[in-house]
Amino acid sequence: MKLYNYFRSSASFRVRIALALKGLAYEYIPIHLARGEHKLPDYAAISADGLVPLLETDGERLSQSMAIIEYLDETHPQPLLLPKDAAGRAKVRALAQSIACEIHPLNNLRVLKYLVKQLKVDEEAKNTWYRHWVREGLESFERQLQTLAAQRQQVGLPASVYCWGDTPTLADCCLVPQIFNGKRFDVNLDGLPLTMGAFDACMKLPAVQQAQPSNCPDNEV
Ligand SMILES: N[C@@H](CCC(=O)N[C@@H](CS)C(=O)NCC(=O)O)C(=O)O
Repeated sequence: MKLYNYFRSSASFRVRIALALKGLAYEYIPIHLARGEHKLPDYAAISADGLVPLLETDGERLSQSMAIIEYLDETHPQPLLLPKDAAGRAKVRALAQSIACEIHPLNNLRVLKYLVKQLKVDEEAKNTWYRHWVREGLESFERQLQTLAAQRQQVGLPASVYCWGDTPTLADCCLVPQIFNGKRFDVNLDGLPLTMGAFDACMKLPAVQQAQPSNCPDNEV
């Protein structure tokens, strides 16, 4: 497998976590987003959307982190990152999409660049935009975790260690990079006990440690 990615990219980090949790080896191909390498012809030749991550595997080129992770889950089911039951899968996907579809698109590189370059927003306003949408999104995430915790309690299930249940799922693959990103931009992470509890549990996993930006070959931290 070859993973085209960037140490600081949240979407790449999601896939690195999934690969590490499953113990899958891969070749790390760095694409330097800040230098615009994702827009160069070499990368355009293999990536139709010009974004990272992109996974080459089984003669396929796969894009979109959540599609990649679901592919890995189907082809390498140990350990499963989506629950076996349909309702559990829907809950985990909803949590993952809360981050990947509601938060991340508002704070990824091209959106922040557009604010600054085209709309002439200054650095402080750009950071205010970033912090506002991440904080609002994480508050919503926390409310969802609270609702899920109450549902588990009602049916006599033990409290979740991670976002959902006692093993990491697709939702955790999305949460960890979003918190890393939020910390980088000084987002207030107070008052999010279940969210930060799941994050802290994930950070105890060697697989998550291994996948983090500071352990990437192209790391510049
Ligand atoms: N929804 C996509 C997001 C992909 C994405 O936006 N990747 C970012 C890095 S996290 C990227 O390539 N950004 C380049 C840019 O914004 O110009 C996924 O989950 O893979």
